[in-house]
Amino acid sequence: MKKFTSVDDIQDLERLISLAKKIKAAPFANQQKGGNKTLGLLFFNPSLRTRLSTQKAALNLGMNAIVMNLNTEGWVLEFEEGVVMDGNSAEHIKEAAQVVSQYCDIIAVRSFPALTDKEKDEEEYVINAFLKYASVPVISLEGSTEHPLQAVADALTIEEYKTTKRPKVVLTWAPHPKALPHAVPNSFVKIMKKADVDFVITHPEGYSLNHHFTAGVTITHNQDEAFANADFIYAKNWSSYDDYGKIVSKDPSWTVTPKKMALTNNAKFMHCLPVRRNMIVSDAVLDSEASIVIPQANNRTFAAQAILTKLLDNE
Ligand code: SN0
Repeated sequence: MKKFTSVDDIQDLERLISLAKKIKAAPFANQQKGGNKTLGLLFFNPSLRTRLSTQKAALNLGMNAIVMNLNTEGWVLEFEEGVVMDGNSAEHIKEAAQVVSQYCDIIAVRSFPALTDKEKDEEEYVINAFLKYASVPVISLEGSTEHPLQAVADALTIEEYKTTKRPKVVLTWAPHPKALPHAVPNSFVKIMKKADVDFVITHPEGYSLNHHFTAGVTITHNQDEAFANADFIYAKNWSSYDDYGKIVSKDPSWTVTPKKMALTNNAKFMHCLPVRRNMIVSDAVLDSEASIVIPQANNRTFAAQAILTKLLDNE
């Protein structure tokens, strides 16, 4: 593996998940692999799980990890080519990415979309600029359109908790006060299409995801119908894609409640976190036995460690 910025970079999901399971069973077994290597974690946006779990994954491999909040601590970066830099931007990504490549053996970047210009967000210009100018492998820690490390942790969690060979997995939209990106649902959709699951997406009218990613997936606007016989309920909010970045509904009837969970086949509840209690999911579900959000978050370390292993092995 030479980069990991999309679920599309996964050649063989089954093999990746077994590697992650092996790593989870013996996290310190390859402490030499990352010896004298440095991972640079660059954040343009906030993070709790991604930052700590990826840093921990590096440490488990004997790698050093250096972290920088570029939005608050770095020079304002310019991404446009050929511009006269007489404004706010002090440094061009061309130099910045090459310079970071002198200090780091792998660069990981988080950059959320602005959600105002669909075309610009879909260009993934921040991640792609690092891919273009860095001379070392690049990992996405959530870009404008994908959150691939989260998706690997999600697939690992489903693999661990499934009780049937081909579980029914439901991705449900749920209400949220803010306009959120599509990266988490997009990557989840992509990885579920690679997994051996019965996958259904449910969302209110106006919340279709990018059709390019959801092609071939069963989609229903009837949440109750989707929940019937489900083994996993994966809740997530996203803003409208068609009416780009807008909130077109906050319908509280879409909150995942015990009544909704009762429609399922004793399903496990998943969410990438951070989660808005009693908006996305009620306390009674999040605090119940059905919720596996904490083990799901724990799996972020082993997902990241599996990806770092593949990049270090250049395999
Ligand atoms: C991000 C998102 O993509 O939805 C990160 C999830 C891993 N979530 C948020 O920005 C939530 C912010 C909030 O105010 O609840």
